[in-house]
Amino acid sequence: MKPYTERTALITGITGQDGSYLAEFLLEKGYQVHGIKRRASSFNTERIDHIYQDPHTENRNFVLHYGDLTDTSNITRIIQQVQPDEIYNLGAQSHVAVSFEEPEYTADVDGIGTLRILEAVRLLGLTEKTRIYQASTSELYGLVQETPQTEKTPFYPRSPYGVAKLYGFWITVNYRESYGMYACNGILFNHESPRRGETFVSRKITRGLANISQGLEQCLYMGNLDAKRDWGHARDYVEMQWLMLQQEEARDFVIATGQQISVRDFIVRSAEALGITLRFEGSGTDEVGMVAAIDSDKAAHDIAVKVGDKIIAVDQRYYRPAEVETLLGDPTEAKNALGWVPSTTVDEMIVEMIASDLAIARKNRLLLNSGYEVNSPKE
Ligand code: NDP
Ligand code: GDR
Repeated sequence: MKPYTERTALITGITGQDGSYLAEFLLEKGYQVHGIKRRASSFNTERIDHIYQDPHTENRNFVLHYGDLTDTSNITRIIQQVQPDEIYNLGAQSHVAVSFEEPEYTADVDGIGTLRILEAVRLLGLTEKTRIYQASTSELYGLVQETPQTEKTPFYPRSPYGVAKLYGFWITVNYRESYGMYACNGILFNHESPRRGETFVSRKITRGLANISQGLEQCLYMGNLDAKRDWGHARDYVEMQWLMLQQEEARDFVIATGQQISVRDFIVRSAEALGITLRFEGSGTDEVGMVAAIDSDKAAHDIAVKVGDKIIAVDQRYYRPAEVETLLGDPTEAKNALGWVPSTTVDEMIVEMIASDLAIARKNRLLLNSGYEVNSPKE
């Protein structure tokens, strides 16, 4: 295989959480990195602005192209132009709850979008040259048939997102088997970071609690607190995406930490990272989380809540028509074949996310105190 400094990678979804960490990782290795970004009415490159290179820079190794996974001609042209050694197909309508509201669009981007990439590589005669990583997901297991879930556990998706990704999974396997392409699926379990989108549950919690601690919000409204997930850090997971493309043969792998906690536990631990002890009362949609104690050694001096405050409430609108109640991965195959050892525990990740969101909340507090307006959107 070529040295890294002579390799070109193309990342769809480069403006997302994983795309930004992966771009950093590949640039560090010496790759030429190309990414596809969508046209939006305002800038959507916040996560990659720190690695952006001005188009007027000579010998750029980071290039962005406008594109969309729903546009076959655009995808084909970019792949033809870039002639990538590796494609990471991370672009997706990735929000499970939103997929119930936009099922057809989700199928187009997450399902047929994958086919568009594979077919472009095939038609352009790049099957020998280009290796493809497909961002598959633990959502394929949905209504779980076996615990923990391995590469052999049967799939039973529970959302339009899961069903679209199921197509993406099998079409990737099919192109590998039919045309001998190096194409593989990473069946990744939930992974988070300070760069996680604000409407996914982890970031909604750390951002919401940080805002509450600064008096910017009073109460955080949540959905199903009993859902359990296997959580890890996105920085660790993108390294596995790369490693999957560096093997002798293309294979699909489960990437998980094997550590599962509930949404409720995630809230409790995030509050603890702020020095707040929470107690939950009630059940179902009547459940509320109240401040039970404030640890004066751990809590910041500027904390704006007091014992007895109700800072968590359950709201039916965040429930899904069909829920994935529990996911727990068994990453043994990845450990053996890829040497997978996650470097960050879920508690370390929570502390990192809280620290990051607290810094943002404090900045906003300071601006408000100085008479400036602050916009802090919520869904
Ligand atoms: P994000 O939602 O943070 O990023 C998704 C990316 O896809 C963004 O860059 C987004 O662009 C782009 N995108 C959305 N629609 C289109 C489209 N029509 N055409 C081109 N690009 C599009 O997701 P993550 O980074 O968290 O996840 C990366 C991938 O991994 C996704 O495919 C996701 O489904 C999958 N996955 C994620 C897991 C996780 O826990 N994070 C676990 C398992 C799988 P824009 O910024 O403009 O919105
Ligand atoms: P998920 O992530 O659906 O697992 O998909 P999300 O963080 O949205 O939900 C996790 C669990 O938390 C429950 N939940 C809530 N979720 C959100 N978003 N908002 C809430 O207020 C809330 N309250 C409870 C959910 O019901 C769910 O059970 C993520 C995405 O990154 C996918 O792209 C990826 O494929 C999978 O992880 C693995």
